[in-house]
Amino acid sequence: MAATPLRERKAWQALERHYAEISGTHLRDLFAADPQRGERLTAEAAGIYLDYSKNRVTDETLALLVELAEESGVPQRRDAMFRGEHINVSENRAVLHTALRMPAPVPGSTATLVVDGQDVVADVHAVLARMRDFATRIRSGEFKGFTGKPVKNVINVGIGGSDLGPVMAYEALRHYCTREITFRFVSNVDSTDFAEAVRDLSADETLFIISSKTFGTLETLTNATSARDWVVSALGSEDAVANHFVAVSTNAEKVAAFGIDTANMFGFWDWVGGRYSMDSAIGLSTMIALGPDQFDELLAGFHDMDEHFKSAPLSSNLPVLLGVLAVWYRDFFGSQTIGVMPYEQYLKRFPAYLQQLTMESNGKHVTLAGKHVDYDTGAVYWGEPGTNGQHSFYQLIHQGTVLIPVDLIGFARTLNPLGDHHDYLSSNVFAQAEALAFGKTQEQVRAEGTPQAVVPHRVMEGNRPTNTLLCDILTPRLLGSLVALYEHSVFVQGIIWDIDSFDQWGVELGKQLAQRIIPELTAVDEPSLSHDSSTNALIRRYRSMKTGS
Ligand code: G6Q
Repeated sequence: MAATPLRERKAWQALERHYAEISGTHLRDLFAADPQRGERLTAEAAGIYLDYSKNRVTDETLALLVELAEESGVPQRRDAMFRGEHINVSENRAVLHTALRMPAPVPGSTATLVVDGQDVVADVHAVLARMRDFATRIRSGEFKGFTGKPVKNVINVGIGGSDLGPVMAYEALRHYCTREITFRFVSNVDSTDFAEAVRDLSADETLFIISSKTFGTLETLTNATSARDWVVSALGSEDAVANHFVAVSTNAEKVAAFGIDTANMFGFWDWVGGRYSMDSAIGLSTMIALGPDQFDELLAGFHDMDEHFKSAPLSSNLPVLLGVLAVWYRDFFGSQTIGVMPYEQYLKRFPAYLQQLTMESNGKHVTLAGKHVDYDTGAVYWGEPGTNGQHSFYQLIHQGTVLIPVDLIGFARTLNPLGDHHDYLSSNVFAQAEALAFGKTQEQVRAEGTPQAVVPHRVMEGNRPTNTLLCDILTPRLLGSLVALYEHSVFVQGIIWDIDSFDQWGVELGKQLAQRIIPELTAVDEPSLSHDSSTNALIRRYRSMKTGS
């Protein structure tokens, strides 16, 4: 735990002085002063080439940011996480998503990880073996539904961390997924989500994976109950549940209480946070879609980045670099948001996935010791695939009045080569980064023959920072590395801010609040209400609108 409050750390204070000196420096000048900058300020690991030269930093800034990471205890806290210490203090839990992708110990080796008396690597691989067996039987058609038909549709029912990872991975890796099985994902308690997911499917060919760490989440249990009713009514027997439902959870009791045989349950552990769980059994739908071998590749990619994070010097450590730069913009430039724009259509859900990862992790207002922070923490993360975003919101990034650092993710090759499409796509990655950094001066605009009155409108100030992440081609392994990169970058930011990146009390509150209002909406007789006057009036209005009274 960092002993010194953030504002009192030496590196922080040096950064404050340094910021005052360089905040006005333009990227044009930084590049002009150092012709090697674009090659120097780069780092590479696990198939990801990071160009961070178009950031508003000098060598001194970078040295101070690395010092800040050191002084904040990044190496120690990182190592404590990998060892399985209870670094999630408010829940008194280990944080061990990295154990989910540790390779199986080779025969004869003693390399393993024992946490709280439990050999977690052995546990992880025991579950993976059951997942592999199950996924193989579904994919081959050996597993049969209640009427003897193989599974043609898989529906993952889960929400938040039990949904966003599986959806993102399925969309991202669709190229590698079997086309013999339809995959759908139901998360919202809005009945439309469930109704649309099953409307064209036959129950006797459909498998539901009920994914819930706690098995107590209203949305998931409501959808699971509707799914069970749908199957039982279509197939005419309660016995059909055994052939059409499996559960992924840490809570065997609740799974059994719901009516799913725990023999059909795939477990994980309290040391896997929901938003860090796509590579646990929560990835069962991913494994069925990809096949076990490609799922192993995904895990290997996560592990590649874990090893890099663990061993690379801080100054060339990708998660550390992304993490300290995020802190630099958030706390010194006051940037409230960070954009992540993948120039890869398959990654269309990646920004949504990152939103949960980053904002649930670092949306915190107290330190580990429970003191209110006197600095800003987690930025809003958002994004859309390029080039679509360029025709909508990039305008504000180029010429608006707020500074929005952007990560641009590009690929050298596409999975679907077609004419010149890919070079056109990639030219936009480089062109956007260039335009954001260097802009367009008055002189340049005038030289284009622009009428004087229009010149100010066409000037681009530039000095808008970007990271460019350039990868070869999207593979399961690369996706694993990319996700792990952001996971660890979030952790680095959290360490510097001295917050608990692994709890989510705001989410828990939401789960409780709705429970109180449900009976007030469903009661036949007018309930007596004791909320504030606005909530009371809304509930009354809703009740009368829904009955038309
Ligand atoms: C993730 C959060 C949250 C959680 C969902 C679903 O880190 O805790 O998004 O994943 O609320 O919870 P269950 O998996 O327990 O249903």
